[in-house]
Amino acid sequence: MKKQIQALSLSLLIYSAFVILIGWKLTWFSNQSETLFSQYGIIEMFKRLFNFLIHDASFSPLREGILLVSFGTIILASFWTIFLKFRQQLISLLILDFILSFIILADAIYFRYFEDLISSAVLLQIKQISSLGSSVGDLFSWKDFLLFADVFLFTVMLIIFFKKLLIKKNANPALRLATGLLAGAAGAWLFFYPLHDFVQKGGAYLFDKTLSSMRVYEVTGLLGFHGFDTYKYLDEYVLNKKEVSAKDRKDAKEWFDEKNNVPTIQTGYEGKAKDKNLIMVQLEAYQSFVIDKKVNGQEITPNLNKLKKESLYFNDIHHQTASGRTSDAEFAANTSLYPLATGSAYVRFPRNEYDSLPYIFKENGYDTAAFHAYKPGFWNRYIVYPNLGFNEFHSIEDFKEGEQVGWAIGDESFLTQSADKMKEMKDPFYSFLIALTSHYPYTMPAKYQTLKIDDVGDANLRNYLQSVHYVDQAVGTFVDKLKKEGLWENSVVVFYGDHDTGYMQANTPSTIYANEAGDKLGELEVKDGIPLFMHVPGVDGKEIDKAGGQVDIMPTLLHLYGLDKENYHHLGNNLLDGKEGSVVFRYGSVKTDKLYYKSSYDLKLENGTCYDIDSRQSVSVDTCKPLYDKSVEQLGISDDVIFGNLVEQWHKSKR
Ligand code: GP9
Ligand code: MN
Repeated sequence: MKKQIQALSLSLLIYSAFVILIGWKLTWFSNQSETLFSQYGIIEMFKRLFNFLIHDASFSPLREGILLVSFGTIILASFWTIFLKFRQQLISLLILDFILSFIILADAIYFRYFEDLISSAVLLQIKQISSLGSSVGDLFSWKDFLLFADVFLFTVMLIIFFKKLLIKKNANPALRLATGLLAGAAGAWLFFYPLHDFVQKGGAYLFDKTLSSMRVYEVTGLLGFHGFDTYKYLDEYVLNKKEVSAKDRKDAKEWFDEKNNVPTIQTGYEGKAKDKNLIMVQLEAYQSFVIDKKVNGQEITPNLNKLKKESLYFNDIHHQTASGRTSDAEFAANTSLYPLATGSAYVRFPRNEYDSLPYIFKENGYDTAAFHAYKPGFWNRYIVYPNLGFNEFHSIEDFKEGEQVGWAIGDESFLTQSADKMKEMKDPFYSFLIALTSHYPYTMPAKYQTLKIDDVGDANLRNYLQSVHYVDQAVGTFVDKLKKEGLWENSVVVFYGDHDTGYMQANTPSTIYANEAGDKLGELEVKDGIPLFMHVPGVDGKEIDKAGGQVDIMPTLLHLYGLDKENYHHLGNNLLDGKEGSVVFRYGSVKTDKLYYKSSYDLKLENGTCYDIDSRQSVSVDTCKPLYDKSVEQLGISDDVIFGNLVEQWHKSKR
């Protein structure tokens, strides 16, 4: 018995050394990347961990729990080695040590350049990424290899002492099994307890949406992130891969062929923008109800109101985003496909090919660039953009430090700096800008709260109005700058909003939100409304009253550029064609110029509501059946295109 205990103790001692070593390597990564533990240092982390465990009032489940989670993952990755005989255990731990050290080092090196972790999306795009990066050699330091010092040392020791190792002194298998299982259970508890707490407190969204790899890392630790990422990948591409049947593929192809066969309508606008640059700006949470509105006698968006008079202004446009928020809006506007019902297409299918706007412009000799003064890993952008056809992506590091307003430098600085960068681009160019200041929760520094609206009762609304008012001013400065730099006259300039404020659902009582009609239908109409401006040099301003959405932006632009002759695979329509408009929302609702079909949560026709827009009354749902059928058909085709990466196949068969 004594021998058994001795043997088991030795095995556990070595095992503990392994856990501590890997734990140390993880803290090395966090110091290198200035994330997680580096914030407080490891001692403070342990103190906080102690507080976490006794549920101190100041406890923050994640920050402190991350230490537990990290050690939990090490144990979960290795507890099975305790089942093994001593020599096998040593070899297994050595191999594990090597693999985990390799992952940690690879992530550290990758992080130095991209400030992101290596995810399956990265590995799938590795060719593009490597062509973007500077030579990998510059990112290494000889000290990095110290990470493998223990692997080297133990390998040498193992070789020397292999024969002498206590072959006969293995604990018996049952004891090893029981101890190993106990360790595994402890690992699972350490891992799941803080995470469960996090999810319970509303954190589940992080795993559904995967905003960025770093966000997941902050709650799962490095090894946990790789586990989660592998699981996501297997789920998406292997276990629950949505097969697009040959029939669905054929149906989709036929649908596009039929759509493309309809001769393009002469509108008088075709080709009006030929050879001009395109500058398209997506404004954060910008809704149409603020356009041309006053509060306490002050215009909320004076600059956009002025621009409206000189532009094609589309007054019945709606966002079509789902949980991918900003990325969904970018996706719809640049691919003319619907975002996915769950998660972001940027994150779930980063390597897909589309008939995207930058891709088409590039084919037509344009230079292309995307601009967003935020972390490049957010929404997977730096992986997706090259794939969509953007030659260049200017993200946070490429902008001069400016005053921080909200999440990033204020839009005024962002837009002005972007205009400067455009001057360096080859003519003609397409530049796509994603503004960010008017992001939830919309709180602005006092000096930017320039509207006098203290008497507006609702604080959320006050913040929102101040924030969009600031962005309007930034737009004004941007337009002036474009004029000054000589870009205004030879560029089409587009502004549109990405999605709603998020407050609408809560029915914030306010005079601004209240629609003129004051009824349920009016509320629906306002809820998803976003503005869309297209300023085309030489084209008079006009207000176009036709229902549409973000998927229609690209077909309309292609028409203006005279590039709509090709058989592209787009779901949207030309907003200038004078035909009846319609917009399919990602959740299955549909609005046309005459009817509004509000879908139900179960997506059954009979449980939805059908409104007649003229009479503003709800009518029999059967009246809306064609709308409902359209939404089922179009969303289905769009999903097939994305899940099956069909455009890539169609491109291949054409080549
Ligand atoms: C950040 C931005 C966030 O890059 O896209 O906006 P959101 O998706 O939260 O609306
Ligand atoms: Mn957004």
